[in-house]
Amino acid sequence: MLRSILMFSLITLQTMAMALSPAVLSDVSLIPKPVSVIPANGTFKLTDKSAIFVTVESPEVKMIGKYLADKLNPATGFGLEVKTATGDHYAGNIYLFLSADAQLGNEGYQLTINAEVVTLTANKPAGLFNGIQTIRQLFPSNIEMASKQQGPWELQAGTIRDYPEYAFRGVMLDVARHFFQVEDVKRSIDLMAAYKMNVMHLHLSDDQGWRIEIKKWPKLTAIGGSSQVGGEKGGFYTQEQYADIVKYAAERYITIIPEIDMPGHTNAALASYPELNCNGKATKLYSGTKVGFSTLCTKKEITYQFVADVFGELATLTPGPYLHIGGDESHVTKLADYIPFVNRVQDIVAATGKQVIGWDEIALSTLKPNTFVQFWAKAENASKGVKQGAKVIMSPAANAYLDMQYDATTTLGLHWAGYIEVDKGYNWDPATFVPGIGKENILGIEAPLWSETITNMKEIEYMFFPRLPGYAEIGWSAPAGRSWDEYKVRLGSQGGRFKALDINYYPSKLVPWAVEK
Ligand code: TNX
Repeated sequence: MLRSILMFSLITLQTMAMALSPAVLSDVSLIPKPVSVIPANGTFKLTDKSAIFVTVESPEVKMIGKYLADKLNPATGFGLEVKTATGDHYAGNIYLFLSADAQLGNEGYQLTINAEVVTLTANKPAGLFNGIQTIRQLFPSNIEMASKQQGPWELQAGTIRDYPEYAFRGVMLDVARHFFQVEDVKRSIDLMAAYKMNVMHLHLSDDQGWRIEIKKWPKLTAIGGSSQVGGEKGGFYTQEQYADIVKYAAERYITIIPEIDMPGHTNAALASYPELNCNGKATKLYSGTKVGFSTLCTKKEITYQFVADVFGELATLTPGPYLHIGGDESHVTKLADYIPFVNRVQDIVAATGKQVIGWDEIALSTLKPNTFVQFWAKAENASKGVKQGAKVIMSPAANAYLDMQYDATTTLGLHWAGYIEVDKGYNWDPATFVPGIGKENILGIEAPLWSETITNMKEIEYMFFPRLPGYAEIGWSAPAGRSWDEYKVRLGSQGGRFKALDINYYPSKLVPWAVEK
C-alpha cells in the first residue's frame, strides 16, 4: 500500500515536473532529436537589451539573423536587431558565425549556451538555419505566438552538436488533384523548415490538372489548369509565382523539386493538346479520382518535343539539382513502349543539366547514372534500381504517405495502403525497410501528401500533423537513438507549439499531449 502511494506520488511529481519549464538543457524536448546534448550550469536570459550578432559581413548570414529576429520578435516584443560583431562577445546576445568543423558537414551546427551568450556555429549557412530551428524549440512554446506574450525568455546552458543522418528529408504536396495557393505552399514550407526538412517536391501535373505555366505550350494551363477533383475551378502557378516559391524555399534552405508525371497521369495535358494523343483527339477534362487510364503517345516525335520544352523551361526556373518525371501507374502504356519512353526522357532531362527522379516503376527501364528511384509501392522495383546503381528515396506508402488516414474514424484521406497512426508513421527505419537496400543506397526520405480528398490549408495541416515531425526525425536522427516510447513524449511536448502556430493537428490518443504552464 505504502509502496503504491509512493509510486503514485513519484509519477505525479514527474508529470508535474514535465509540465513546468525544464531546468536542464537535456530535458528540453527537441524534434528531431540532436546527435548530442551536454547540459551545463546556468541560464541565458533574452531581454529587450539583447541583439543578434553576425560575426562576418555576409549578406546571407545577416539574412539568417534576420530570420531568427523575425521568429523571436512577435512573442517577446523585444524588437531584436541584427548587428555585425567586431570580435568581443557581450553578455545577453546571440552570436551566429561560420567556422570550419568537418564533422558538422553541410547542414550541421553547434549551439553553445551559457549564462552570458548564445553562440551558434556551422560550416555553412544551412547549418546556421538548422541551428535556429533548435533555438526556437528551446524557448517556451509561446515563442511561436504572433502577438506579445509574457516571458521570461530563458535558455538552459549547455552544448548541442547536431547533423543529419540523411541529406534528403522531404515532403511532397500534390497540387494537381486539388490546387493550392502560393500562400499555402509557403506555409507548408515554413512548417517543414521548423523540423529541419529540406526538400519540397511539388506534384505539378496529373489527370485532373496542369499547374505550371509553360510558355511554349500555353494551353496546358489555359485548358489543363482549369479543372480539379470534384469539378470545381482549378488553378496554376505562373512562372513568376513558381519562381517566388523557389526563392521563398531557398531562403529556408529548402530545395524545390518539380514533378511532371508521365507517360501516365497525363489527362490534363492530353485534353489540352490533341497532338499528344495517338488518335490525335483531345480527351475530356477529368475531375474524378481513378488512376492509370491516360498515356502520352510514346510513338510520336511531338511527344518528345513536348517533354523537352516542358523540362527545358522547368530546368531554367529551378535552381535545385532534380527534375521528377513521375513514371508511376502507367497502366495503359505497354511495357514495350514504357521502357524506351523512360530511357529517352532520362536523356532529355540530362541534357538540361538536371538529375532525374522517378517513382519506383522507372527501375524497369535502363537507369542512367544519377537517376534516383523513389520507392513507394514495389520493393522489387526499388531493388532493381539499386542493382543498377541508383540511389533510392524512401516513401513507402504504408508508413510514409501523409494522405493515409490515421484510423477508421478519420474523414479526410484514403486507406488503400492501410491506416497510418502516428506510431506507425514513426516506427520504421529506411535503412532496414527493404532487404538489400541499406543506408549507403539511400538518398533520404520523403513523405508525400496526395490531395484527392484534401482541399485547403487546414486539411493539409491535419494530415501533416502530428506525423510530419516524425518523418523529419527519421530523416535527421540516427536510428539507434530512436524509439516510439521516448519519441511520443517529445512529440506530446510539441502540442503547445502546434497551438501557438495555429496548426490544425490530429490529437492522437497515442500521444501524451503536454501543455506548458
Ligand atoms: C498512388 S504514389 C499514386 C497517386 C495517388 C496516391 C494516393 C504514386 C506514385 N501514385 O497517383 O494519388 O496513390 O494515395
